[in-house]
Amino acid sequence: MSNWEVPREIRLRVLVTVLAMLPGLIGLASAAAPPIDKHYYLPDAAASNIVSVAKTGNPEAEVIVLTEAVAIKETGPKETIATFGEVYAFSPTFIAIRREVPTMLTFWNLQPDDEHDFMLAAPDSTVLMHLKLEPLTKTSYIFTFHKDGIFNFYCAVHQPEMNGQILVLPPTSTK
Ligand SMILES: [Cu+2]
Repeated sequence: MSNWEVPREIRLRVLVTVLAMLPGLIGLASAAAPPIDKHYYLPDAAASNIVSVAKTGNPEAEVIVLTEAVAIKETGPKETIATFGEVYAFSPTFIAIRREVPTMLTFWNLQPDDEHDFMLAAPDSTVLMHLKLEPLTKTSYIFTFHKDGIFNFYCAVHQPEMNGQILVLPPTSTK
């Protein structure tokens, strides 16, 4: 083997890596949650170009998002839990927001003993922020989106079922 030849196992490894990246490279939409990070944070400087998130301000709209218990060990049905595990859902799962309109999202964690969280991803699946939603607590933030598109959100604790989408629309022409 000459010095210039790439060893076969390295060539194979590169091929496997490229194949693994293919779905992302060709832009296949994936509903699967991005990798879960148990560290909580608001959008950083780069992510704030896509969405700004603040505790205070003057929201023009408010949406309340509940954490709904669909099938839980306290109330069953126990056959459902045996098959699926405990099941939770956000309600609503679909929220339409206009770009540049400050909108308060208030999460009500209705469960006395279950932690949920809110992980927001950009249309390219980059995670923008991750909030903890404490049991029996309302958590409010004012969101101002600066880009249109579909933003998936996830509760990282309850995957794969506890998800939703925010559709960010262009501002109305009269605004
Ligand atoms: Cu959850």
